[in-house]
Amino acid sequence: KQPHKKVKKNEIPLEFTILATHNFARASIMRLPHGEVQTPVYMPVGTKGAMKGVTYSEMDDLGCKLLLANTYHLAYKPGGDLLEKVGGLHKFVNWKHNILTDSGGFQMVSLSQLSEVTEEGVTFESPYDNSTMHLRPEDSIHTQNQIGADIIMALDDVVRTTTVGPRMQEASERTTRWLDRDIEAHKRKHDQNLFPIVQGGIDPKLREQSLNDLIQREANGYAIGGLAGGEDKVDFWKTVAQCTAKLPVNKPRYLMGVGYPVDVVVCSCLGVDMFDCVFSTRTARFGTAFTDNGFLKLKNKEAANVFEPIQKGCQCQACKSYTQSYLHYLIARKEVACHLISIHNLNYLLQLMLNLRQSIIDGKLIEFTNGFLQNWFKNEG
Ligand code: PRF
Ligand code: ZN
Repeated sequence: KQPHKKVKKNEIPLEFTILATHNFARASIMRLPHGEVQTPVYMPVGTKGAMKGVTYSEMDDLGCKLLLANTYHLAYKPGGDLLEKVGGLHKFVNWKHNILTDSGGFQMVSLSQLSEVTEEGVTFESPYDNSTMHLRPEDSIHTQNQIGADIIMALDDVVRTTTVGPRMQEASERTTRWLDRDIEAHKRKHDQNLFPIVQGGIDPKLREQSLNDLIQREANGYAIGGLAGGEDKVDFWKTVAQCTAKLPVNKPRYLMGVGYPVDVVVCSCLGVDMFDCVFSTRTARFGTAFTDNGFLKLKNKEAANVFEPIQKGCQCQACKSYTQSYLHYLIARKEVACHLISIHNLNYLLQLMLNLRQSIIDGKLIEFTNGFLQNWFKNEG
């Protein structure tokens, strides 16, 4: 039985109840329009309204309660109008739990060769055909209102993390100006939560300014953006810590694009509640599986002689039924192996978060983190 009591229904579509803390780390329940989410949480990414190699019903079986999708890709196909017509993305893909949509801001970096940013907004040339897409803050929010996710993201001006000088400052300040246009354009404040995104790169002064400006706007939750882009680990940790120290204690914090097992453990300790990353399924497609002792490359010929599962005790479909040897052999049959390893990696991260969360509740976060890190780096000598 959960020790929380039902909080009086207020007018916002998000309730965040902290059950236990350890220093900066928190174990919480986030109540959203499509049910409860236990945090810290890892959100699997189905960019185009589909997971690569995994169905939504399999995500449900893994216990996933909050998935990520991307406005840029969905706006291109099937388009906001169609999604609105069918009653939103939940209905379209038959997903009964929560969804978060990213705004499209990040594609300014990932599709930088094809995009142009001005104060008005961003214009993309399609990587698929010769169409162009104008994404102003108003357009991103309108499409996200049509998609109907439980959490929607502000359109931010994203530049590479390692950018320095006036362009970084411009991007950070423009993100705040765009946020005011996002808030103005947002038509579903009663059932969709708009999260602002803190920017400012790894410059403490710019981060501080961004934090101050965004916190003033009193959102239901906040994201930390502009990281995991090739910066030094120390700069990364310092910036995360600066943000979590300043963001309101009683609201969820989402660290965007971070999902390496070690990073989610360390950043949960720093007070982050939500993570997303394509890495778990992307790396699975290259034959790499997550284990307690680090990454396991199933393509390597050593795997041919291991007649044990990827991870002893793992309850996923791949580990319950197959040996590393068989998975190594299957990699030649790409789709099947990718599917099984993706399921394993997603299950691994979802379970890692649940175990970490339980350790916060049990007052054993230090033991958990020490044990996790010792095992993870065991083979690195
Ligand atoms: N902004 C948005 N999406 C993101 C990021 C960001 O800064 C990151 C961090 N690099 C990942 N995804 N809108
Ligand atoms: Zn497994």
